[in-house]
Amino acid sequence: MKLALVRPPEPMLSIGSEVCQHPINLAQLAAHVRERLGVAVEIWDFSVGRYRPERLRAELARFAPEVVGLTAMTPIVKSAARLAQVVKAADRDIVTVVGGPHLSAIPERTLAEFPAFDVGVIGEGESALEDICLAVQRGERRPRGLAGTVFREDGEIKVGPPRELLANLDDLPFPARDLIDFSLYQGSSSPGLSSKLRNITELFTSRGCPVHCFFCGSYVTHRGKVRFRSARHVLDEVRECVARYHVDHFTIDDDTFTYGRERLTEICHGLRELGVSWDCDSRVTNVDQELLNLMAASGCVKIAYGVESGSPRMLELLRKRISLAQIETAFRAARRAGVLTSAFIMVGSHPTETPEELEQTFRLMLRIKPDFVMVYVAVPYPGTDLHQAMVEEGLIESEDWDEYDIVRAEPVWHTHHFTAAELIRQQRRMYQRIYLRPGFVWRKLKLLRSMDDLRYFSDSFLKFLKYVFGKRREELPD
Ligand code: B12
Repeated sequence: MKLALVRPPEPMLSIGSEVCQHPINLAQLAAHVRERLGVAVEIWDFSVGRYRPERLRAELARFAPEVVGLTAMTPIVKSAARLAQVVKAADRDIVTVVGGPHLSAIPERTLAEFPAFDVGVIGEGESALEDICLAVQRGERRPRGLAGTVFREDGEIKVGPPRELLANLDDLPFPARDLIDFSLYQGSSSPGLSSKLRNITELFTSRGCPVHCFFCGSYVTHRGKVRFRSARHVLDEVRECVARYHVDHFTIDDDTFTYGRERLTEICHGLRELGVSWDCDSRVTNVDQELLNLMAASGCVKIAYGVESGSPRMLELLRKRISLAQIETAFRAARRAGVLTSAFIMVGSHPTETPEELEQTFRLMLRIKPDFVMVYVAVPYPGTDLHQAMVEEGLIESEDWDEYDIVRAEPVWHTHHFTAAELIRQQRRMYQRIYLRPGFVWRKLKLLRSMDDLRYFSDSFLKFLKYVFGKRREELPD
């Protein structure tokens, strides 16, 4: 049996966004079904390079898959549906499967909205995809009734029984990176870390997060349960990446990498022995000076903290379970350890956020002096409490999912204190006030070590200026 796993074109990347990562989710699914069933799998990542429907048609004609699986976050679900239509037009018998956070949040509605999807996989996908492939191998054209899936039967959309999360992540094979052409990923894995200067891949050492923040979509897939891989399993994957793919930098994308001191210490020692560099995300509550010193000595070059707001009232409403004092301590400790810091902050993360509270966020940035700041306009993704609150309060104007990529489009929602245009204006103003301060630019220049660094810095800075001052909307491919 043949399976093609597809990442649809991402409009965000088409306007030159910096961040461009390997499709590890698809590589993980691929490795699992390949190991369990011996299925022939390919990964087609249309988020890199220019997408045209002819590209998909040519791949379908060449590989002739029986199943095409598409991954979709909310802003690309319509893009995924357009691809599924192309698949169906080429051959109605191909089974189209959709998975990812959007489908997981609103399964029945997604199938109702997009008839080109035959089956949807809700939440963690490995074992459900395995069952779908088995059903297709048995000759079923439209797999029905499987646990953890949504499907059509007698003209109705139905949901199968719930599927248990995997009990032990160490049972999973390593992601099938042999199906990924590393040379296509020329953006940054995370801001400041260019794939042109390092050979980077992304690594997941755990799944889930115990903190259910008001705006976050992670809960939808992992249901607030945290599962860790053992340090030994993680380090074996790292060794494979170094030996087989010559990886020298890992972007650790876990929600909860810095949880569990013993496991983390063991991973750090292993990474240190291998002499690779890495970066990760963390909550400010899960680090201290001793740990950050160990992380730095083990090759950690950057840590990104979810800060979100400088207002204690907002932090409370967002259920972040962090304080301003903890934020300031975590940034200070990382700087002392010699690790670059990045702060994620938001505009409009709660419907009641006020202009004064945004000022508090700006003032916090001046105090903690991150090396990078990512300013997002909060998007009410389905399945989040933010979405539910905004629907209840009548703040959402449209649920056309193409409009849910605020990098590309102006919001189709507003808050009690900001119109849609004002949300964007506040985001750009925040970026301008943080990044265009002479002190900030000077600190960045001091970090440059080589001509390559300088080239990377100038390139990113130009893209940043284009983003902050340029036009926003770019048309989607067909
Ligand atoms: C790494 C990451 C990225 C990477 C890309 C990763 C990728 N997979 O392509 C980058 C940095 C590029 C990225 C970009 C964005 N991201 Co992101 N990202 C993540 C993160 C941290 C981890 C995702 C991941 O790879 N996990 C590991 C894999 C193994 O798990 P998984 O992706 O959940 O996949 C499993 C299941 O979902 C399912 N599955 C997924 N796809 C498929 C397909 C098939 C066929 C099947 C059967 C199953 C299946 O099976 C997988 C294995 O069990 C999550 C947070 C989280 N913890 O989930 C956010 C998250 C997925 N991102 C999110 C968002 C919002 C974005 C952006 C829109 C942010 C922005 N404003 O720029 C962009 C989207 C770009 C775009 N235009 O679509 C939201 C999604 C919410 C939503 N409803 O869409 C999340 C949940 C973060 C959050 N806190 O809310 N992201």
